[in-house]
Amino acid sequence: MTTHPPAASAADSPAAPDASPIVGIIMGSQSDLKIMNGAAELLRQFGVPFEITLVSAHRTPHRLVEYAETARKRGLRVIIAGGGGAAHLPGMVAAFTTLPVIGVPINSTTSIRGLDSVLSMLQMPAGVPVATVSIDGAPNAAVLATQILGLSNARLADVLEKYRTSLKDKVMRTIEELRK
Ligand code: RP5
Repeated sequence: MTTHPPAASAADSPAAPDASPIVGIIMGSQSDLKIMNGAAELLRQFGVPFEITLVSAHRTPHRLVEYAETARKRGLRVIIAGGGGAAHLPGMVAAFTTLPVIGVPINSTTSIRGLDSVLSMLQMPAGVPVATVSIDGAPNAAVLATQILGLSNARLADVLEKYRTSLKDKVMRTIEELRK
Protein backbone atom coordinates (compact mmCIF):
# COMPACT_ATOMS: atom_id res chain seq x y z
CA MET A 1 0.00 0.00 0.00
CA THR A 2 1.44 3.37 -0.99
CA THR A 3 0.67 6.48 1.02
CA HIS A 4 1.42 9.74 -0.71
CA PRO A 5 2.37 12.74 1.37
CA PRO A 6 0.33 15.70 0.18
CA ALA A 7 1.96 18.42 -1.86
CA ALA A 8 1.20 22.11 -1.45
CA SER A 9 -2.51 22.75 -1.61
CA ALA A 10 -4.35 25.43 -3.52
CA ALA A 11 -4.82 27.21 -0.20
CA ASP A 12 -1.08 27.24 0.52
CA SER A 13 -1.79 25.41 3.73
CA PRO A 14 -1.00 21.77 3.04
CA ALA A 15 -1.84 19.01 5.45
CA ALA A 16 1.04 17.82 7.62
CA PRO A 17 3.39 15.71 5.47
CA ASP A 18 3.09 12.81 7.89
CA ALA A 19 -0.71 13.04 8.15
CA SER A 20 -2.55 9.72 8.12
CA PRO A 21 -4.60 8.94 5.03
CA ILE A 22 -8.24 10.03 5.21
CA VAL A 23 -9.14 8.95 1.66
CA GLY A 24 -8.57 5.45 0.35
CA ILE A 25 -8.22 5.05 -3.42
CA ILE A 26 -8.67 1.45 -4.51
CA MET A 27 -9.08 -0.25 -7.86
CA GLY A 28 -9.53 -3.73 -9.22
CA SER A 29 -6.45 -4.02 -11.39
CA GLN A 30 -3.11 -2.45 -12.22
CA SER A 31 -4.66 -1.66 -15.60
CA ASP A 32 -6.95 0.84 -13.80
CA LEU A 33 -4.05 2.82 -12.41
CA LYS A 34 -3.65 5.21 -15.34
CA ILE A 35 -7.24 6.39 -14.78
CA MET A 36 -7.22 6.32 -10.97
CA ASN A 37 -4.02 8.35 -10.85
CA GLY A 38 -6.26 11.24 -11.91
CA ALA A 39 -7.86 11.12 -8.45
CA ALA A 40 -4.51 10.80 -6.71
CA GLU A 41 -3.07 13.83 -8.51
CA LEU A 42 -5.95 16.07 -7.50
CA LEU A 43 -6.00 14.91 -3.88
CA ARG A 44 -2.27 15.61 -3.73
CA GLN A 45 -2.90 19.09 -5.14
CA PHE A 46 -5.63 19.70 -2.56
CA GLY A 47 -3.43 18.51 0.31
CA VAL A 48 -5.68 15.59 1.21
CA PRO A 49 -3.72 12.70 2.73
CA PHE A 50 -4.59 9.50 0.90
CA GLU A 51 -3.53 5.94 0.31
CA ILE A 52 -3.72 4.09 -3.01
CA THR A 53 -3.72 0.35 -3.59
CA LEU A 54 -5.24 -2.57 -5.50
CA VAL A 55 -8.20 -4.52 -4.11
CA SER A 56 -9.96 -6.91 -6.46
CA ALA A 57 -13.49 -8.10 -5.70
CA HIS A 58 -13.04 -11.35 -7.60
CA ARG A 59 -9.27 -11.96 -7.44
CA THR A 60 -8.64 -10.94 -3.82
CA PRO A 61 -12.10 -11.13 -2.19
CA HIS A 62 -10.80 -11.64 1.36
CA ARG A 63 -8.58 -8.58 1.00
CA LEU A 64 -11.67 -6.60 -0.02
CA VAL A 65 -13.50 -7.59 3.18
CA GLU A 66 -10.49 -6.78 5.33
CA TYR A 67 -9.90 -3.43 3.63
CA ALA A 68 -13.51 -2.31 3.94
CA GLU A 69 -14.06 -3.59 7.47
CA THR A 70 -10.96 -1.87 8.85
CA ALA A 71 -11.21 1.34 6.81
CA ARG A 72 -13.00 3.50 9.39
CA LYS A 73 -10.86 2.51 12.34
CA ARG A 74 -7.71 3.08 10.28
CA GLY A 75 -8.83 6.69 9.90
CA LEU A 76 -10.27 6.71 6.38
CA ARG A 77 -13.28 8.99 5.91
CA VAL A 78 -14.09 8.42 2.22
CA ILE A 79 -13.28 5.58 -0.17
CA ILE A 80 -12.85 6.06 -3.92
CA ALA A 81 -13.19 2.73 -5.73
CA GLY A 82 -12.55 2.25 -9.44
CA GLY A 83 -13.31 -0.77 -11.54
CA GLY A 84 -14.06 -1.92 -15.05
CA GLY A 85 -16.31 -4.60 -16.50
CA ALA A 86 -18.99 -5.89 -14.12
CA ALA A 87 -17.44 -3.80 -11.38
CA HIS A 88 -18.35 -5.34 -8.03
CA LEU A 89 -15.65 -3.54 -6.06
CA PRO A 90 -17.42 -0.30 -5.05
CA GLY A 91 -20.70 -2.01 -4.19
CA MET A 92 -19.06 -4.77 -2.18
CA VAL A 93 -16.88 -2.29 -0.31
CA ALA A 94 -20.00 -0.23 0.43
CA ALA A 95 -21.61 -3.39 1.82
CA PHE A 96 -18.81 -3.78 4.38
CA THR A 97 -18.50 -0.17 5.58
CA THR A 98 -20.74 2.81 6.28
CA LEU A 99 -18.10 5.23 5.00
CA PRO A 100 -19.16 7.04 1.82
CA VAL A 101 -17.98 5.13 -1.27
CA ILE A 102 -17.44 6.98 -4.55
CA GLY A 103 -17.36 4.73 -7.60
CA VAL A 104 -15.33 5.40 -10.74
CA PRO A 105 -16.57 3.31 -13.68
CA ILE A 106 -13.61 2.46 -15.91
CA ASN A 107 -13.77 1.91 -19.63
CA SER A 108 -11.54 -1.15 -19.57
CA THR A 109 -13.40 -3.21 -22.17
CA THR A 110 -13.97 -2.44 -25.82
CA SER A 111 -17.36 -4.18 -25.95
CA ILE A 112 -19.72 -1.83 -24.07
CA ARG A 113 -17.22 0.88 -23.17
CA GLY A 114 -17.76 1.14 -19.45
CA LEU A 115 -21.56 1.10 -19.47
CA ASP A 116 -21.42 -2.22 -17.61
CA SER A 117 -19.36 -0.57 -14.86
CA VAL A 118 -21.60 2.51 -14.68
CA LEU A 119 -24.67 0.38 -14.15
CA SER A 120 -23.06 -1.90 -11.57
CA MET A 121 -22.23 1.18 -9.45
CA LEU A 122 -25.17 3.46 -10.22
CA GLN A 123 -27.83 0.79 -9.86
CA MET A 124 -26.97 -0.32 -6.32
CA PRO A 125 -30.09 -1.54 -4.53
CA ALA A 126 -31.67 0.72 -1.91
CA GLY A 127 -29.77 1.19 1.33
CA VAL A 128 -26.21 0.69 0.08
CA PRO A 129 -25.38 3.53 -2.32
CA VAL A 130 -22.29 4.10 -4.41
CA ALA A 131 -21.88 7.77 -5.42
CA THR A 132 -21.05 7.24 -9.08
CA VAL A 133 -19.06 9.67 -11.20
CA SER A 134 -18.68 9.61 -14.98
CA ILE A 135 -16.81 6.92 -16.93
CA ASP A 136 -13.09 7.40 -16.24
CA GLY A 137 -14.08 10.40 -14.09
CA ALA A 138 -11.47 9.90 -11.37
CA PRO A 139 -10.70 13.63 -10.92
CA ASN A 140 -14.36 14.31 -10.09
CA ALA A 141 -14.22 11.52 -7.50
CA ALA A 142 -11.36 13.42 -5.84
CA VAL A 143 -13.34 16.67 -5.91
CA LEU A 144 -16.42 14.98 -4.44
CA ALA A 145 -14.35 13.30 -1.72
CA THR A 146 -12.83 16.66 -0.81
CA GLN A 147 -16.29 18.26 -0.74
CA ILE A 148 -17.43 15.60 1.74
CA LEU A 149 -14.34 16.22 3.87
CA GLY A 150 -14.81 19.99 3.50
CA LEU A 151 -18.09 19.80 5.41
CA SER A 152 -16.07 19.52 8.60
CA ASN A 153 -12.68 20.89 7.52
CA ALA A 154 -12.38 24.63 6.97
CA ARG A 155 -8.98 24.32 5.25
CA LEU A 156 -10.39 21.94 2.64
CA ALA A 157 -13.48 24.11 2.15
CA ASP A 158 -11.10 26.98 1.41
CA VAL A 159 -9.04 24.80 -0.97
CA LEU A 160 -12.24 24.00 -2.89
CA GLU A 161 -13.20 27.67 -3.14
CA LYS A 162 -9.80 28.45 -4.61
CA TYR A 163 -10.05 25.50 -6.99
CA ARG A 164 -13.42 26.76 -8.26
CA THR A 165 -11.94 30.22 -8.72
CA SER A 166 -9.08 28.72 -10.74
CA LEU A 167 -11.61 26.99 -13.03
CA LYS A 168 -13.44 30.28 -13.55
CA ASP A 169 -10.20 32.18 -14.15
CA LYS A 170 -9.23 29.69 -16.87
CA VAL A 171 -12.51 30.34 -18.71
CA MET A 172 -12.11 34.09 -18.31
CA ARG A 173 -8.53 33.96 -19.65
CA THR A 174 -9.74 32.12 -22.76
CA ILE A 175 -12.55 34.65 -23.25
CA GLU A 176 -9.93 37.41 -23.10
CA GLU A 177 -7.71 35.57 -25.60
CA LEU A 178 -10.63 35.17 -28.02
CA ARG A 179 -11.38 38.90 -27.84
CA LYS A 180 -7.88 39.78 -29.11
C1 RP5 B 1 -11.71 -5.23 -13.33
O1 RP5 B 1 -11.49 -5.83 -14.56
C2 RP5 B 1 -10.67 -4.17 -13.18
O2 RP5 B 1 -11.16 -3.12 -12.43
C3 RP5 B 1 -10.32 -3.78 -14.59
O3 RP5 B 1 -10.90 -2.56 -14.96
C4 RP5 B 1 -10.90 -4.91 -15.42
C5 RP5 B 1 -9.85 -5.58 -16.28
O4 RP5 B 1 -8.81 -6.03 -15.44
P1 RP5 B 1 -7.47 -6.63 -16.05
O5 RP5 B 1 -7.87 -7.85 -16.83
O6 RP5 B 1 -6.86 -5.57 -16.94
O7 RP5 B 1 -6.59 -6.96 -14.88
O8 RP5 B 1 -11.60 -6.12 -12.28
